[in-house]
Amino acid sequence: MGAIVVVGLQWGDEGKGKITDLLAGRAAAVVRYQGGHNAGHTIVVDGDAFALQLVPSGVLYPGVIPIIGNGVVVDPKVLVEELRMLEERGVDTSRLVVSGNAHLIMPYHHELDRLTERYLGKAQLGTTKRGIGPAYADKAARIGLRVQDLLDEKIFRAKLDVALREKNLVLAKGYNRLPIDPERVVADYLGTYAPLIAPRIVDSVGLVQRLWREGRTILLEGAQATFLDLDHGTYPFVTSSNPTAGGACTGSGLGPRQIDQVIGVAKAYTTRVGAGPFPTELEGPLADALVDRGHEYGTNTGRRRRTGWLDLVLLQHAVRVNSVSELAITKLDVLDTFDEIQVCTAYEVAGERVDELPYHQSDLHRAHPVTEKLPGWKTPIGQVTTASALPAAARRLLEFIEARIEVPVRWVGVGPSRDQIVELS
Ligand code: 2SA
Ligand code: GDP
Ligand code: MG
Repeated sequence: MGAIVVVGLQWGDEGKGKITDLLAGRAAAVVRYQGGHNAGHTIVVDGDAFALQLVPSGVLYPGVIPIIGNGVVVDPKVLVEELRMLEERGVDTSRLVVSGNAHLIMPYHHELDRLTERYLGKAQLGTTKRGIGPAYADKAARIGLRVQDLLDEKIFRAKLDVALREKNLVLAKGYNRLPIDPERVVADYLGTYAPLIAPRIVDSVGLVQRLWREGRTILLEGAQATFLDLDHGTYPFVTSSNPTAGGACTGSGLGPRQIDQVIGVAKAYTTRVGAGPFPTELEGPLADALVDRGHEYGTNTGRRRRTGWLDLVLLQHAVRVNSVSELAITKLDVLDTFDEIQVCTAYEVAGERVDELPYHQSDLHRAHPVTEKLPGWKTPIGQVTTASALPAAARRLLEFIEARIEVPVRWVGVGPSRDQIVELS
C-alpha cells in the first residue's frame, strides 16, 4: 500500500485515531508527523478507551513500529508517563521510537504558553497550554533543544544556557516570574527522562526511507487538522505546526512522490475547540444534542467543543489543499435522532453568495452559512456493518457530500468502537 496520510479536514477530533487504528493492522509503521501532547486520539478496543497524546495510534497493534517523527514537539515527561500508562494497561510499547531531530518541549514553554494566554485576555486563542506554540517558535528561531540533545550533557547544557538567557529575562521582566533554574531542568531532563528515552532515539528519516524501499506500508498520522494548520488554517486561531498533508512530508522525511494515498477524515457535522471563526456554529438545543450524543469534550483538557452543521465549503477546500484521495466520514450515528440534517453548501458574505472559502479573515468572520436541509433517518445505525444496510436517508447524505466534494467516501463511522465502521466499496 506504500505511504498513506491520515489527515483531519476540519478543526480536529474527527476520529483520526480511530481511522489510523483501523489501517494500522496492515502497516509496518505509524508515524506522527507534527504537533505534540496537545493531540488527543481516542481509540476504543473491546470497550476499553485509550486516549493517546504523543504516542502514534499504531501502538495498539503488535508488530507495528510507532514512530514519533522529526516534526513533533516532545515533552519527555509526558512521553515517559504515557508509555508507563500503556504498559500498565498491558500494551507492549517496546517498538516505539523517537526521532532524534524532534524538538523538546521545555518547562519554560509550558509557562510561556500559560502566561501569554492569560495576558492576551479576551484575544486569547484557547490553546491547550501544553507549550506547543512556544516550542515551535523556538524551533523556528533556532534556539530549540532537540531529542538528540538528551544524549549529550555538554550540548544540552550549552543550548539550555542560550535559551534560558532570553527566557529568564522575559519571565522576570515581562511577567514578573521567578527565573528557571538550569540545574533543575538538567536534573529532570538528563537525570530522569534521558535514561528512559535514550534507547528509543533513532534516525527516523533513515528508518522510514528503509521501510519504504522495502515496499512496506507506512501510515502518517496527523494531529489537529487542516483549519488549525499554521499556514492553511484560520490564523491566528491555529496550532503552530502543519497538520495538512504537506506537513506529513516535512514531519516524517518522506518525499511527496512517496505518498500514495491521502485519507481525509471529517465528522458528519463540525466541531471546534478554542477560539476563532466557525460559520456553521450552532447554539441552543441542537448544539447541546451534538455535544451530548457525540460526547464533544476535549480528550485532554475536557473543554466543551463548539458544534455546528457539516460545512462543505470548508471540506472542499481541505480536500484540495491536502490532495485527499478518499474520505472517512465519522460519527454519522451521532445524527441518528435528528429529524432534519443541514449541510452548508455556500456562504453569504455581505449579501453575496460565495461558493469557495474566502481568503480574507473578515469575510470568514462574517460569513453566514447557506444550507440544504436533508431528512434524518431516525433510527440507530450503530450495529450496521454494510453500506446496503445503512438507511436510505443516511446514504443520501453521503452521496450529497460526494457529489459536492468530488472524492469518494470510503469509510463511515457508526460508533466509537474499533469495529463500528462501514467500508463502502
Ligand atoms: P495549541 O495548544 O497551541 O495547539 O492550541 C492552538 C489551537 O489548536 C487547538 N487544538 C486542538 N483542537 C482540537 N483538538 C485538539 N486536541 C485535544 C482533543 C484538545 C483538548 O483531542 O480533544 O483536549 O482540548 C487540539 N489541540 C490543539 C486549540 O484548541 C487551539 O484552538
Ligand atoms: P482525533 O483527535 O481526530 O483522533 O479524534 P478524538 O479521539 O479527539 O475525538 C473523536 C471522538 O469520537 C473519540 O471519542 C472517538 O472515540 C469518537 N469516535 C470516533 N469515531 C466515531 C464514530 O464513528 N461514532 C461515534 N459515536 N464516535 C466516534
Ligand atoms: Mg483529538
